[in-house]
Amino acid sequence: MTTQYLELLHHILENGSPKHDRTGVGTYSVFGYQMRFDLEKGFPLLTTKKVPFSLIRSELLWFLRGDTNIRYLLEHKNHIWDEWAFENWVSSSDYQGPDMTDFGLRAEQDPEFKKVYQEVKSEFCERILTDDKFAEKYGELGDVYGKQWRAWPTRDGGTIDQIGNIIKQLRETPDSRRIILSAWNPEDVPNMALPPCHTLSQFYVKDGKLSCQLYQRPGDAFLGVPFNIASYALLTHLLAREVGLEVGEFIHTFGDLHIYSNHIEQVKEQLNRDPYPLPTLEIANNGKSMMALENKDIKVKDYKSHSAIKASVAV
Ligand code: DHF
Ligand code: TMP
Repeated sequence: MTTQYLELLHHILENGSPKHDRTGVGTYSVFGYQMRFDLEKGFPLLTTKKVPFSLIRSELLWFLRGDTNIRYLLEHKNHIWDEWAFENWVSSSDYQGPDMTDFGLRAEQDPEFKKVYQEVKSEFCERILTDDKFAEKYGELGDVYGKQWRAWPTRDGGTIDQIGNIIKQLRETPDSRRIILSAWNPEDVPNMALPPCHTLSQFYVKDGKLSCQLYQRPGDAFLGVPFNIASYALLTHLLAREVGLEVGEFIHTFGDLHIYSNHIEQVKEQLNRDPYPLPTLEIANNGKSMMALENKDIKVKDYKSHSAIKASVAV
């Protein structure tokens, strides 16, 4: 599998054009790309660098709970959404500490500032974990995936549980061509810090197997994409288990697929590595519904990978 991913990196290096982007970092970008993973052939967790599956798992369980507050993530030692909550805090009038304008870019360029930033951010995380009122206000990311998946707001003041509806459709009308999970809400987008990246997915049942296709509007090839592949593969497994199907394919389709200019060395390093065989996924057979599963119920087995490769996330 990892070969599909290495081909993707190659494809961007060969065909990508320099393109400015919102974060100011700059990218090499292509528009439109697709990968297919046969989920029966193993769990698609990259082996050419170590990918922290525990973070992917706790993030997905966080979405499935309908939770949008980073406190749950921090309780599971998951810091992948910190920057976006932190941004809300340091740009609020309650924040009185050192100036954190453009903290993402400045931390990259200025080691002195980076120290201050890391201190202020770790105090922020500590406070989210220990101060309920603070967490309620500043741990909240608002209309992110958890909300759209489980409680999409309707005109009449109600909510729609898209995951619940998908489970029902898979059970009752598996041939349907309308089994869709959408995170893109045009009404909310202008007010969102980070509009949904995994924009829309569709589920498909044939020969007792469940397949999933994701349309991802932007793909950060080095950092985000390995997470996204494993996350949707896991979601497909969880849904299949829930309704008694086997797994089929995960099809990953992209809009603006890019490598950030500060990830090029890391990408080249990864391209020099040979993939190992894929691990497998094990979900406890404990009768719990997918929404009630806990981190300890889900494991990858026989995961052998090359070492991790560090890279900064563009904020
Ligand atoms: N913004 C950008 N520019 N790229 C992203 O991939 C991205 N992803 C988001 C939110 N905003 C984003 C949510 N998902 C990492 C991975 C996924 C993710 C956010 C961050 C990340 O930094 N991964 C590191 C390990 C982090 C850790 O161990 O704590 C990695 O090396 O994979
Ligand atoms: P954008 O909102 O300006 O498109 O920036 C989002 C960036 O985050 C973009 O580089 C893609 C990346 N990203 C992923 O690749 N996967 C994800 O799951 C998330 C949340 C973001």
